[in-house]
Amino acid sequence: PAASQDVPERAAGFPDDLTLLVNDYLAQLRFAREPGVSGLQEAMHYSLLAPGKRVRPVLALATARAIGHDPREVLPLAAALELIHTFTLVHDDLPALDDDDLRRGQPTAHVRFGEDVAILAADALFAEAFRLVLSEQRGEPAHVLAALAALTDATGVNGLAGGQYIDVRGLAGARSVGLRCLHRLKTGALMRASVESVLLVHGFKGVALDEFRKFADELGLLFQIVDDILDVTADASELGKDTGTDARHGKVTYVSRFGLPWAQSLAEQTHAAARAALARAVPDGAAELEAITDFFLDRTS
Ligand code: GRG
Repeated sequence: PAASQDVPERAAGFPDDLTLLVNDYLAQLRFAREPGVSGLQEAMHYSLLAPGKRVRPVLALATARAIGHDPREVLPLAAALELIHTFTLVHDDLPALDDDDLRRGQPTAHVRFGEDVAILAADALFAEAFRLVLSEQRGEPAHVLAALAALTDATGVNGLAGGQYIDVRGLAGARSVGLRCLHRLKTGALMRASVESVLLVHGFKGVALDEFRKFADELGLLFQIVDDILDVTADASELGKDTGTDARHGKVTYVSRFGLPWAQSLAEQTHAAARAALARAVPDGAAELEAITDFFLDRTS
């Protein structure tokens, strides 16, 4: 690894007040207007309301606070990020992809409801995410559309879908593609959108966005490296996550490629780089974003 940077002091824990705001908002969402589709709504709620960490929506709310806004103003946008994330988890677990039985400490959606309903529930969550932003997110219409464009870009061929393609085709091991590209698309894009969309909805443009983008990109990378480390160091049942680790699926990870000590060192360096970019983005400090960055390094699940 390259020369290490100074590691800043750890901030206080993950912002639980923001997690509560997200969970309360998600819990009151109702999607079905017809009794005939209440079973589909049940499947949507099953995956959405299972105990995830909510890192993407909390990152969005913390970004709002960092720029001096009430986080509650961007709850529809934050919730949309979690709906999209949940959609990808349901698809990722399907037999055609990772074929996992356990997610967020409970049977995966296709195990509980069957593949057909799981696919439909995920598709409906994806669509409802965009409906939520379009119908509930307040802001200047041009700013809301810019935020929506960022969200959409993060899910397409240059984001989640593209990242998953690289994954299923085993292209991360190819010199011309690489592990970094896989994770920039599969994990990083939605992390970046969690920060960027909030800035866009509040009318940020150009250079004002750049340091935040650098921060978000380092954060996405940090999240993934630590995910790869936890894949081999943590007990899956303890994690409450899918039992099918990337290592078991034979995928290339930071640990399988470079070894555990190197991955741990890279995580420390990426954490320092994220904190440095954040300090440039918000010179007066941003307690919640600092705490999230520290949590990304120190998390055990
Ligand atoms: C977007 C059109 C479109 C298709 C989806 C299936 C798919 C393509 C992409 C999958 C992307 C994927 C599963 C990425 C994994 C990212 C990741 C690190 C998941 C775990 O996130 P956590 O730890 O989980 O935040 P919790 O359960 O805490 O929310």
